[in-house]
Amino acid sequence: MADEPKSLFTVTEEHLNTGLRGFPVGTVQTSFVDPLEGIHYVGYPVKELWDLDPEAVVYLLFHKDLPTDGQLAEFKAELARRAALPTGLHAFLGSLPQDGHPMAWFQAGLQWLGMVSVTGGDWREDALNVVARMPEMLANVFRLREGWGAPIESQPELGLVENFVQMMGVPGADEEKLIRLLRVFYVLHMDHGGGNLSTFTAKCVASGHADLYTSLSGGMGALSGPLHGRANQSCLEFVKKVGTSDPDEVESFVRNELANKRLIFGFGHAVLRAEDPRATIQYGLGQEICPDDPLFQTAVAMRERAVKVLKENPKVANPYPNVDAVSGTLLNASGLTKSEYYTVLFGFSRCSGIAAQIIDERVNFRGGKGVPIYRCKFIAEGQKLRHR
Ligand code: AMX
Repeated sequence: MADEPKSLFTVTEEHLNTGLRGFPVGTVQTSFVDPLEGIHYVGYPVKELWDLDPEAVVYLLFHKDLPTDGQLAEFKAELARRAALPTGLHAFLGSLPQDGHPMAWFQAGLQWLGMVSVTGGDWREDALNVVARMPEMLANVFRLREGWGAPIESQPELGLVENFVQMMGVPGADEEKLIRLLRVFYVLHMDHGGGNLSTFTAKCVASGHADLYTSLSGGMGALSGPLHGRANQSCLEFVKKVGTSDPDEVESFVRNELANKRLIFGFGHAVLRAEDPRATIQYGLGQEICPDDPLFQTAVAMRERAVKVLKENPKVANPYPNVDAVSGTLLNASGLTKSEYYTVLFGFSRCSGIAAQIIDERVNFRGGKGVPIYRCKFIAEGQKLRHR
């Protein structure tokens, strides 16, 4: 007799209208989150990958193995060959409303890229193209929306992040510092399991065989929400609001916020039960690139005192810093001072992980047949049969 299918989860009425929280709906091969050790990419803890070339980690998610030196050189060369943008993007982005949120520009840019370069069904080809072309597309978003002047010529052989930074040409920024930071930022934000909102949304859209660009644009729409990717924007604003790095004053501030029923941004997590290793890595990086920055010192004081205060409330499942606790502070100290762009930087990286997961779902899973169109069930309620 064939083995009975194993029950993974029992659905009860209490699970309805809870946002699919915890429902197993599929498998994922790119990453998993351990509550104590945090994110792992294809089995490797992020603390062992964070200072690799971003392209090596993209390769890992796409191929499920780290590249050899030769494979990495070939992969970088392949991305560089694919980087050239069709003409017309600059004029298109230039027509967008200046005060539209940068994430809306990001989505529009992805849709434009798809209109001019989609292959018509080759998911892998589209994924490599989008990863390769995003640095120039997003650098254009920054320059045009901020009025920083004419586009700067692309030099894709520099690398994804290096080329992005030189094309942004952020006035007054220390480019070397920004590259060091954004290389790490890119690796840390690339993937976070299969069920986070942006990844899930993009995979949903792709399951109906909308193209990869449209799917990523849907995912970036999900990422733009303040409960999801836009939390990194709020975290810098919060650190600024603390206004001191004196530990006792920081502690009083945290107590006052909680007494007024406000959140302590950058702390807590739905799955993690320890300091997010991505936060640990960024605190370390801050000590290297901006140890004397006053906001960084505030974030360091928060790491001790906010945890101390949050631990006093047994309802808080995880009192420790999350990925956003210090990322905005580091970006700000490196010259990217406008927090409304921080989610774009998150999405720049996350699109690689999402694209890798879409390839798996569309062409690898179920013996190459792919996952069928998503269709979950909603129980009809308050709708007795009626006739006119
Ligand atoms: N400050 C104040 N209260 C907090 C808190 C925090 N940082 N973290 C949790 N709590 C409270 C919750 O609001 C909840 O209170 P309630 O029962 O009165 O509603 C209670 O503690 C239990 O919550 P939980 O089970 O510990 O967390 P959760 O899974 O419901 O939510 C998260 C997780 C991240 C939304 C929450 O910790 C939070 O709001 N943190 C602050 C905002 C933030 O940093 N967001 C970025 C998250 C990182 C990311 O995913 N990008």
